[in-house]
Amino acid sequence: MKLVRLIAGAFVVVVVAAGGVTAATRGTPEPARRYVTDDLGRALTLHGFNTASSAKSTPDALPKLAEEDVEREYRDMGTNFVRFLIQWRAVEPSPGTYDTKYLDKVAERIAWYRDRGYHVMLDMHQDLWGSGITPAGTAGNGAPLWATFTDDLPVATEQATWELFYLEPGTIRAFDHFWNTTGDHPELMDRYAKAWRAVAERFKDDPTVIGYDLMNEPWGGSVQGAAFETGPLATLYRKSISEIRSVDSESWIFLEPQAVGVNWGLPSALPYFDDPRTGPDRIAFAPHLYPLPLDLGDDYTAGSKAWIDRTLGWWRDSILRTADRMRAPVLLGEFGLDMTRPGAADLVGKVQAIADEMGAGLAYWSRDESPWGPYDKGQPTPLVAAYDRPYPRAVGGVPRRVTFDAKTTTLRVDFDANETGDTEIYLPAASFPRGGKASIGQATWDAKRRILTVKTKTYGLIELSVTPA
Ligand code: IDC
Repeated sequence: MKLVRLIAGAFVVVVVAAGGVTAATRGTPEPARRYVTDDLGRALTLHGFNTASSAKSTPDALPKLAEEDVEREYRDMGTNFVRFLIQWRAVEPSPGTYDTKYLDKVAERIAWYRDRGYHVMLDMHQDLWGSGITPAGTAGNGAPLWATFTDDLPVATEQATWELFYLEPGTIRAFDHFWNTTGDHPELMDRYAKAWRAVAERFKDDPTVIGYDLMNEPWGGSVQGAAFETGPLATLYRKSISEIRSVDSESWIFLEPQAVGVNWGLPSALPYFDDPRTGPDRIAFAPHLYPLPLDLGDDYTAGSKAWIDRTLGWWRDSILRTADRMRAPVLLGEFGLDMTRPGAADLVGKVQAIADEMGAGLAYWSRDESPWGPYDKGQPTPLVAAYDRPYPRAVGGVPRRVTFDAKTTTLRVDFDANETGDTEIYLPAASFPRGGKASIGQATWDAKRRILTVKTKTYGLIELSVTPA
């Protein structure tokens, strides 16, 4: 009897204490200062593009991109990162057969980035499951035909916006089979995880490949929200992590939440995932950001600005809470809008400031030639100026705070130094025409790459200011 009461009492204490902790953490969460790191262990600010949406529909699943395009991007914006789209249909054209020629062509493109000091994340992209959801193949992309089972349920041929195809019965059924909600196709998730192993096997020794984004914008079909994220999605992630780690213990693994809702700032329920590698976990959280007012047609201007800013605040807080639970650094894997819209450049600046404050990397959607991208019909859009900004692309320590004051042209990087290596700062020509000078340490300026390398002491707090030379 006594023991029962003791256990019951302990239970009450634990529940009350946990409630108190939850209440205490409902305030504005602080960034946890977790970073994706390079092979030296330096904290990275990943700054780049999704490249490219065109890979969804080309027969060879490669983006429309030439080496000169990478060169131009670096020259114009000093990016150091690419979320490179790959497709399951091309990796595994028939069950258990992996297309090594496709992976070779991907490797050829990765080399263009390597030569310019980039980090490449491979993104297994899908939208609306795959092209097999409609007979004409015009709606979805990603999954191979052999993995597409709609049970002949209907999918409309036209929709007002592409996202609405997610609600078509045939699309939902294709996902329900993949997640094995139907119980008819338990093999599909295993195939997917093994396809990732084939990709990891190919790229595990390539230091340019920083990691793998396991699935673009997972959609749960008839299972949604927390039930999906802690259920079948977590199962797929565990299977894929285990397959990847069986061949590659070094690369980072990037996990996305359910896109619907979380893209707008609602909380994700993704749990912590154990990383079976030796050494610290290398699992990152890679959500997207598409503020709902923009989706609904508003601009970042007087009438809607306050509302959009509020949704950005919810997004920041929700993402930091989930990242804390996952004990993972954050990469904002997609954010973008039509740059011809009023206020677009301001919004890009605002999102970059939020990402910096969170210590998160950012991949803009997308690198395609279009009014959303940096170039349209060969000409720069307002995105080029908005996205070309000074930033510490690698820090020899753990950043505390990174801010740029445009009025005084001062980039401030505060970090707790460690012995991982030198700090590298990209400085745009517009604000730093002759490069930069550092307030402490020894600085070397590489005018061609526009990189200021700063060697500081390797312990203690470093408060580094960079101003124009
Ligand atoms: C969009 C492309 C568009 C294409 C559509 C469907 O810009 O041309 O028709 O995909 O394939 C996402 C997706 C990303 C979307 C992007 C913009 O991950 O694939 O690209 N977006 O709509 N989620 C929210 C927005």
